[in-house]
Amino acid sequence: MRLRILAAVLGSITLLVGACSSGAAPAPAGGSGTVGAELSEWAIKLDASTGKAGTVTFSVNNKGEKEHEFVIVKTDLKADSLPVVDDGVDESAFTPVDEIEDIAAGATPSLAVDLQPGHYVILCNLTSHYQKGMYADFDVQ
Ligand SMILES: [Cu+2]
Repeated sequence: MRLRILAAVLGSITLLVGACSSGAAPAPAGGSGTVGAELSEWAIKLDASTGKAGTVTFSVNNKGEKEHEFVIVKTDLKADSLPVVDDGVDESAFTPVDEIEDIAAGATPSLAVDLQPGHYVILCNLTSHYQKGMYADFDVQ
C-alpha cells in the first residue's frame, strides 16, 4: 500500500518535471517560474512584467551585437526614472538583488532569484546603456 502511494507520488513528480522542462510553454501571466528576457541595443524586453513572490528564474538571451549585463534592483521608482551619475545609474542608491555581468552577444545565461513582493527594475548599467533605453519594470505580487 505504501509503495503504491509512493509510486503514484513519484509518477506525478515526473509529470510535473516533464511539464516544466518543455520550454515551449509561454510564461504564465502573473505567475512565478521562468521569465524570458531579451537584451539588445538598446532595450530589455521581458516576456512577463509581473511575477509571484518566490523563486523567479530569468532566462536571458543577449540578441544584441554588444556585451550587456542584467542587473536587478528593488525600488519604488519607475524604470525610466532612476538617478543617473556620470554614464550610468547609481546602483548604491538601491537594494541590490542580483546581477549577471559580462553577457556576451549570443549568450543565454539564467539567473534564479528569490523575490519578495514589490517593484523591481531590471537594467543594463554598462556605460550609457541605461540612458539609451536598457531598462524594464518588473512587479512581484
Ligand atoms: Cu547593455
